[in-house]
Amino acid sequence: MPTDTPPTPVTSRRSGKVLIVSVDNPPVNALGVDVRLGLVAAIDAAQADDTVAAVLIVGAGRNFIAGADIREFGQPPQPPALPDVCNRIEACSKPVIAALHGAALGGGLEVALAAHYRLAVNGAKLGLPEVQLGLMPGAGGTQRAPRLIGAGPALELMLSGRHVGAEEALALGLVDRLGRSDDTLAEGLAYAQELLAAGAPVRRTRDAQGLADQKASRSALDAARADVAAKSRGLFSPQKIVEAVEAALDHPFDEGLRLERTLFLQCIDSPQRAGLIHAFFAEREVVKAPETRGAQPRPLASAGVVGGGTMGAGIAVAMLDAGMTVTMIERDAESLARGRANVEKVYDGLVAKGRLSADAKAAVMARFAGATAYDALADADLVVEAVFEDMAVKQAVFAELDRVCKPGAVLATNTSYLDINEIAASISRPQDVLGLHFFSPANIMKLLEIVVPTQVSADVVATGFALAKKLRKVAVRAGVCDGFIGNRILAVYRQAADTMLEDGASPYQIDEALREFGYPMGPYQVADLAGGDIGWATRKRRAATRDTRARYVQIADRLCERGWFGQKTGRGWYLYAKGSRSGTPDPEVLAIVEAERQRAGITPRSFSNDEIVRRYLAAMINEGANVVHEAIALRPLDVDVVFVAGYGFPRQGGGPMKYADTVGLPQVLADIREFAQEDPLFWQPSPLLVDLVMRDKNFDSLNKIA
Ligand code: 3H9
Repeated sequence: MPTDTPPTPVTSRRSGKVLIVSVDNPPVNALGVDVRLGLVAAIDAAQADDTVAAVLIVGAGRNFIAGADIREFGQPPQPPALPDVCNRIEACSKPVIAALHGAALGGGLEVALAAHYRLAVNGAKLGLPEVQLGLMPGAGGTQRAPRLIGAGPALELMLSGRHVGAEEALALGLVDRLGRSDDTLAEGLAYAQELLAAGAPVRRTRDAQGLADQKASRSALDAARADVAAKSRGLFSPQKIVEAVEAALDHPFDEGLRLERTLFLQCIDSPQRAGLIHAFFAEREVVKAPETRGAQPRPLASAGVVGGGTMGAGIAVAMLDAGMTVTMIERDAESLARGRANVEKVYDGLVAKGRLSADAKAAVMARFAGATAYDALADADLVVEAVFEDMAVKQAVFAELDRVCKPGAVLATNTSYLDINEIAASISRPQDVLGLHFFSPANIMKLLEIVVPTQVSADVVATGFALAKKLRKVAVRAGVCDGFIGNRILAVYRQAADTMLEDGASPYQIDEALREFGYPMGPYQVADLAGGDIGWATRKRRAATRDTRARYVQIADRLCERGWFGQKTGRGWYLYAKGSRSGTPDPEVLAIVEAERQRAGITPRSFSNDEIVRRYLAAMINEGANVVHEAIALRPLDVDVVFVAGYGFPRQGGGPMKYADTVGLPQVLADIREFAQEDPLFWQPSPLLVDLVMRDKNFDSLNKIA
C-alpha cells in the first residue's frame, strides 16, 4: 500500500495537541543530513498547525540521539547545519520537550538543550564528548550549557567528555525531571500534557541565567584554562572549548554562537580531529574479523588460568572482574599460594583505597579457586596458559590440557613470541588452540591480540573476540609470527632508537622528543617501567639466530649486566629514589653510552628532536607495512589500534599508519631511503609501502574491506 509519509528518519504523529517527533536513524540516531532536514520540517509543521500546542522530540530504538554523524566530517557541508536546526527548535513559539533515553550525546544533547523542557529516563547517558574526537560542541552547546548549568559544570562536562546518568543530569540542571518508568514516550507525553495543562511558557536556554554570577563564572573559566594548559599536552580542541565559554561570558548569545562556529570549524580542519575520529572508527572496525562473521562463539562462563605469576594473576583478575569463575593451576602449594596472593593483592589495593568493600572482595574471591592438579580444569570453557616463555614448558602444559579438558574447551596461550602453530600441532585438538596475548598488567591494559594459528576453527576465534568484549578489551586479530603485531614492530623501532643512542642522542633526549610528539612516556622510561630483564632475555634467546650482518647496539646489555633493570631495581636508564616512580638522568648511564660508542668506533653526532621522531616513526611505519604485507595484521587500521590501545601511541595521531597517511607516504619512503644510505640492511623499504607510493595510494585505501 502506498503511504503518504515519505521514508524519512524523522517521523511525526499526533497525540492530542502534542506533535510527537521521532528520530529513527539506526544504529544510533546520528544527526545526518536527512535527520536535520526532518527536524526542521517537523518544527515548521508544528509552527504552521494551529491544532498543535506542543512538540515532543524522542529517539527510536536504544538511544535518543548519539550526536552529529561523524562520517560527514571532512566532507562538503550539507545544509541545514546543526546549529541552525537547534536555533529553529529553540525559536519555536510552542513548547518543545525532549525526552531522553540511551545516548543523548554531543549534537544530540545540543538538540535537547535547544528544546524548552527536558526529561530523562533511567539509563540515559548525557554528555558533550566532542573533545574525545578532537572537537568541541558546535551546535550551541558551548553557549547554552554554561547558561543552563553554569560555567564550571559545563566546562567540566565539555573538557572531560564524560557521560552523566539521568540523576546526575537532574542534579546539574541539564534536565528538568526524571521519568518514573523506562517508557520514554509515555513519560515524555505525560510531561508535555502536564506542561500544557499548567500553561507552561516557551522557555529558551539562551535566556537562562547560569552565568549571572560573573565572578564565579570567571574564576571557573580561569581554573579550566590553567587545567587545560597543565594537562592537555598539545591537544587543540580543549583550548577552543575554553575560548568558546569565554565568549559566552563576554558576548551576547548570537555573537557567542558565531565564534563557536568559527572555532568548531578550526577543530574540524585539524589533523587531530582526523586522527581521533580514525581511532574511534578503527576500534569499532577492528572487531569485525572474518571469523566473527557467522561463527558462534563457544560458552564462556568458567575459565582456567595456568600460572599464577604477574601475567597469570592479571588475567585471572580481568576474568573475575568480568564475572567469570576462575580456576588457577600452579605446580605446587607454595606457588599456588603466591598466585592467589597476587590476585588478592589487586583487590586488597582497591579495598585500601575505599573503592571496594570487604564484602564485595569476598564475593569476587568466592569465584576464584586454586588447584595443583590439572583435573580441576575438566569443566572449564576456556583455559589460558601463562607459564614460563619456553616451548618445551608450554607444550607440557598443553599436553595436560589435552588430557583433562572437556571437548570443545578453548585452549589459549598467552605467549608473546613463541610459534603457536607448533604448540597447536603438538596436541590432538589443534582446532581449539588460540593465542590470547594480554599486556601487563593484564587487568588494566586495554589491548588483547587474538593470535590465529593456521588450524584453529572459526568459532574459537569468535570466542576470543567474545572474551575480549566480556573483559572490555580492545581485541585485534593477529597472525602467527615472532612478536605478532605489536612486539614485532616494537623490536624494530626500539632498534632505531638504540642506533640513534649509539650515534649520539642521549636516552633522555629520545624520551623527551617522543613525549613532545605526544607519547605519555619515552621508550627508555617504558623499558624501565617494564623491566629491562625481559628484553634482555629475548635478546639472548635471539642471539643465535641474529643476522650477523645486522648492526647490534649493546648498550642495554651493559646496563642489564650490572643488574640495572629499571624501576624495580632502583636504576635502569634512569635513577629512582626509593619508592619513586619518576626517574632522574643518570651520569653513569651516559658514561656507559659514551664507552660503548668508543668501543664501536663511533664519533657521536647531534640529533634534533624532529629527526629522532622522524626516524623512530619511519621504522615503526615501515615494519607496520611489512606486517600488513605479510597478512599478520588484516589491515593498516589493525596496526593503528594495537599501537593506540597498547603502546601509548598518541590517540590524536590515529595510530602509526594513519599518521603516515597524514605525513604522506612519499615523504615516509623518502625518509627511509635517506636513512638507508647509512644502513641499507635495516632500512629496507617495505614492498607494500613502495607499491602504495607507486600507485599513489595511502594506507587508508586498504582499510576499506567489507
Ligand atoms: C558532535 O555531535 C558534534 C556536534 O557538537 C556539532 C555538530 C555541528 N556518527 O559504539 P557502537 C556508529 S560529534 C556516526 O559500537 P555502542 C558506530 O561507528 C559526536 N556513526 O555502539 C557503529 O557503527 P558500525 C558526538 C556513529 O552501543 C555503530 O554506530 N557524539 C556515531 O557500544 C554502533 O556504535 C559522540 O561522540 C556517530 N556519532 O555505543 C558519540 N556514533 O555498527 C559517539 C556511533 O558500523 N558514539 N556510530 O560499527 C558513542 O559514544 C557510542 O557509539 C554510543 C553507542 C555510546 C552512542
